[in-house]
Amino acid sequence: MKIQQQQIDQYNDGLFSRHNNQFIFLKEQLAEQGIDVDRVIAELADFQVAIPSWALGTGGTRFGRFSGTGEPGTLEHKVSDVGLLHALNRSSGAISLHIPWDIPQQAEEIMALAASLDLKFDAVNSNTFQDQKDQKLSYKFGSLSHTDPSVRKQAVDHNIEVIKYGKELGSKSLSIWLSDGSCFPGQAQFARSFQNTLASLQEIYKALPEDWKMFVEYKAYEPNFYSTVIQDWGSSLMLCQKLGPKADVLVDLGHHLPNANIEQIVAMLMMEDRLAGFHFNDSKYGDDDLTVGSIRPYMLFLIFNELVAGMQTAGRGSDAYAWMIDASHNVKDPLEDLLQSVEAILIAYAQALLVDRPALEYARINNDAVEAQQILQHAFRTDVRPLVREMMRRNGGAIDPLGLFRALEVRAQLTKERGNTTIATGL
Ligand SMILES: [Mn+2]
Repeated sequence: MKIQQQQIDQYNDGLFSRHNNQFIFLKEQLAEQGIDVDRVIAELADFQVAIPSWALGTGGTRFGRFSGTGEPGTLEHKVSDVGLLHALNRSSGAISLHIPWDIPQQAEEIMALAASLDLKFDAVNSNTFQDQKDQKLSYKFGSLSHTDPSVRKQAVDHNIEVIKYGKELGSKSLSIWLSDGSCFPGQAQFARSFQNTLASLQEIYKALPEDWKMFVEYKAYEPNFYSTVIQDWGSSLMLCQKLGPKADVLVDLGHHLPNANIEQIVAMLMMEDRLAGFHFNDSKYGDDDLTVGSIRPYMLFLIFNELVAGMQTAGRGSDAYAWMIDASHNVKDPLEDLLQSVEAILIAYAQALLVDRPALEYARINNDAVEAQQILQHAFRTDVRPLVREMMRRNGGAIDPLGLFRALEVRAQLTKERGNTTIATGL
């Protein structure tokens, strides 16, 4: 299924008048505050969020999985699903593949399909957190950190193979998340696990093409529940600093201990120019993989506030970082969930772009905590949805992507094309 521009335009015609009234009203209000709305809209348009191939099907938990219908059963289906999202919101212009779940058999054909949908290939992701069929050695007790050098070598070789697939697709980064760790006190020698991991990463780093980056992701716990080798941003940063300038820290919102100050982590990583990018999701308890912005939208805004400040200080645009959604969908239609997630990201970004930075700086210098809070909350409490809608409309997307998704009965169409029982490869 492909959504035609004419369908989008026709849908927008019906919404335009109401939308435009809201947009003009907001534009005037913001102009009074000295904000150039067109500049904000241009920045929103530049912000592209990669969709991971594993988020296009139903996720599930360790207790079970309730499949949806019309799920993408092939890599081609996955690429065209991201194409549907991008046609609707014009902000999902990249797909991130996971090897070995999505090995491209015919790279050129897949690239042509992606190009026809205005999509790029974002970071490629390796997988040493589960054993594959016919795999020689097991990752049960770790991969890059394993006590046995032959297991470490197998994991290194896998990552180098992932780089090879990424090169074929024009990808420019390798994203590594390790589940390595231990479940019981005494099981692992912490320093040795870390040193083994560093040595393995150094081997992979050597195989990185000149213009590539390596993203090192951290996670506090799970699937190991006593220790994780790369448990926090400090461990990840330490590895990156030892590896070299092509390695940067990847922040996944769900990978922190409860109540961690993630916005401060972001500020520190940007200060050191070591932030690779983000995996967006939301959570209430742990790595819940819930829809972005569904639980803690203010935290998301505070993170974006630091991101915008860091980008302005560095003189960089949002395209200098990797933005991806990393979530799982148990009760929602995955595509609907992704539309909601991208919208939540753009809303938080738009709010952060409205922050009066000179005034905030003045309040900080004068230790005026009350005024500083006023400035942030004023931006956060501005309903910026008309800006996000206007950005999508100007770029050929739908004023209400989710509304059009439902009006076109996209899922029913996909189910008709693909059937009731296709299951997306992945978790
Ligand atoms: Mn992640």
